[in-house]
Amino acid sequence: MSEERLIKVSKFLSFVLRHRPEKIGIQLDQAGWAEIGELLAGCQRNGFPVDRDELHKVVKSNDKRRFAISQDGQRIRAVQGHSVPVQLGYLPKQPPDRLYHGTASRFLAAIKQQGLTKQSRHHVHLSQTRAVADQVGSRRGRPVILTILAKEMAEAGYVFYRSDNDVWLVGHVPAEYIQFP
Ligand code: HQG
Repeated sequence: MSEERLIKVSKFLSFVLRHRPEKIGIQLDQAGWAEIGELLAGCQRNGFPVDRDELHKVVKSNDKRRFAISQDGQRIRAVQGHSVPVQLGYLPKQPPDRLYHGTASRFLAAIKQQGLTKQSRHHVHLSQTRAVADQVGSRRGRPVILTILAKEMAEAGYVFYRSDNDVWLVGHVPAEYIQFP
C-alpha cells in the first residue's frame, strides 16, 4: 500500500468517523464506534472502496494513531477530533504543568480576547510538546506556538482529558492562562 493511498484512506476515514458518517449511510454508536463491516460496505457504495486489510494497515501505521479498533476486532472509531456528538469516555486526568497549542498569527488577536475556543470540535486540542504544536500550527501557514499554563488551570478547576493518541483536551482556555510569544 503506497504512502499516498494510506493518507487518502486515513483522510476519508477521518471525515466519515469524525464528521459525516451519514454521508456513507452509517451510524456511530454513542462512543463513536462504527461496525467495520458496515463502514467498508458504506465506503464501497459511495465509490471509495477500501478493503479490510487496508483499513488495518491505516490503523496500525497512522502517524498520529488517529483510529482505534475495539477489543473484539469488530468496530473502529476515531480517538479524537469529532464534530458529531460522541462520548469518548476518557477520564479526567491531571495535565503536565505546561501544554502547547500551535496556531496561526491571524488568529492571535481573537485568541487574546476570547482565549482558545473549541471551534467546530468538542474541545480545544493541546499538545504535549512544542514540536507537535509546531506541526499542528504549520497546517495553517507559519505557526505560532502558545504556552498553556495547564497546572494553574487544573488548580482552578478546569478538567483535562488525554485522548488515546496523547492529544490533551479541554473545553476552553481563557487568555489569562496563555503565554503569547
Ligand atoms: C483556532 C489535528 C480564533 C485554533 C491536529 C486553530 C490537532 C481560534 C483553529 C487537531 C480561537 C481550530 C486539532 C479563537 C482557537 N479565535 N481562532 N478564539 N481559538 N482558534 O483544526 O487545534 O490531523 O479545530 O488555534 O493535529 O488546529 O485532524 O483545531 O487554529 O490535534 O488528527 O482555531 O487536528 O489532528 O482548528 O487542530 P482545529 P487545531 P488531525
